[in-house]
Amino acid sequence: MIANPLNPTLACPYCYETFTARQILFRCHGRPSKDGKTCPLRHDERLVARRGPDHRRELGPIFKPGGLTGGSTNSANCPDCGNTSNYRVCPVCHSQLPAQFGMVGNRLVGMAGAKDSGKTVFMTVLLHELRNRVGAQFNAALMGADDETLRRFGTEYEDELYDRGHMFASTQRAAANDGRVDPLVFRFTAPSGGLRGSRAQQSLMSFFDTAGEDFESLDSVEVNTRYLACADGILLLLDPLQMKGARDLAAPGTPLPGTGPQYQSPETILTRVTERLLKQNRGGREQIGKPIAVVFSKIDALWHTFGNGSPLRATVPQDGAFDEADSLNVHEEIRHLLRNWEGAQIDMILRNHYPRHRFFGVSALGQPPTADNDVSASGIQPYRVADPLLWLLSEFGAVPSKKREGR
Ligand SMILES: Nc1nc2c(ncn2[C@@H]2O[C@H](COP(=O)(O)OP(=O)(O)O)[C@@H](O)[C@H]2O)c(=O)[nH]1
Ligand SMILES: [Mg+2]
Ligand SMILES: [Zn+2]
Ligand SMILES: [Zn+2]
Repeated sequence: MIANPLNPTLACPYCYETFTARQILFRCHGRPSKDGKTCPLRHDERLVARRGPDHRRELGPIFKPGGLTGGSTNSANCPDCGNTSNYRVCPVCHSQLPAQFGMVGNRLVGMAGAKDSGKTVFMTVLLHELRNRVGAQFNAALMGADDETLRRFGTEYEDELYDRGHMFASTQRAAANDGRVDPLVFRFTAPSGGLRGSRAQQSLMSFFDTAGEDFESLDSVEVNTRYLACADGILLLLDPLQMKGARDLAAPGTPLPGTGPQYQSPETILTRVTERLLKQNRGGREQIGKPIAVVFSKIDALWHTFGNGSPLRATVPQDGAFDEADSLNVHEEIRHLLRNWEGAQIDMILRNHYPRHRFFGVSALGQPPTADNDVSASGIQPYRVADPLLWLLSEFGAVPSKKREGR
């Protein structure tokens, strides 16, 4: 995405529009200044139009920083009241930008998948794991990049799944904010390893949970396309239970995803995503350079069909580095399974268009939900849920990777 190293293109983690550091705007805090001037607070109509009625709040006015440096500074003086502000905002949607945005390695991770493929459950369990067990293992910290993300992740996601044991209704939250779902933006800080050990690397991760209608309404196709186009890495969630060959093998009693035109097959989703990404390519290139983690969800429903030696039943190595050899074993196993699941076409598309693709098999819950679609009585026991993100982060150089022996 970086066109000119002196003037790199940045992507807003909230609206996914792109701009340069010089275009970053500031917002006045709206507090009285030394000489008694106060900027009036009002609704920011641009913010509301872009991000929905939840954002109708009293805020200080937006201004362009003076001087030659433009937005590449941390603070600027309001031209009306003279107060200094360090409140930087996106020039397109007027969202407050995370601290150090544009100054540290920001990596936008895009997530896509069909309705009911398990995106919301996966994202919730993944972030929970990163904040707890996996974070400790990598000596890493995961923080919300803004207060709103922390509040929403707690009340709308974590409490629902972990405390109440409920799955997510696919449209409920979208309706509350005029059909819009705000992305959750996190900052992941980990020592990058390397020769001297522990230089901390920051990655800004934006998760856009697409409430199901992803590839249906025009509006969401537009935002999805923009989102995928500016992502540095893609998590594509595919549900094996939406593939004919695997659905028939599911453990008895597993709640199965619906069928019908609104439930697209994994192959269709991959085709759509690929078409969108290819459209961004200049000169009709057929290769997509960004890494794509192709994640098969709900593996628990198929465990009984895997052999004893399968890497998808193995205990996951936990030694503070991304284990490349283990990951490649899983990759090969899935490629092999795809033939039985009637998904050989998926492998073909990836080989033709994505030089950096990797297969993953995960179970966010660790077992199928109950017949009423609640978390089972033994709780949430995730399996390999962090592997795909750790692979992407290792591709970015943000977490250390342990290469295959002898390489
Ligand atoms: N067996 C199994 N089912 C899951 C798992 N995660 C999600 N599901 C099922 O898939 C349904 C849809 O999940 P959700 O995350 O809401 O899908 P989304 O529409 O892609 O966001 C859930 O209600 C569960 O029935 C899992 O790890 N294992
Ligand atoms: Mg969802
Ligand atoms: Zn002011
Ligand atoms: Zn924005």
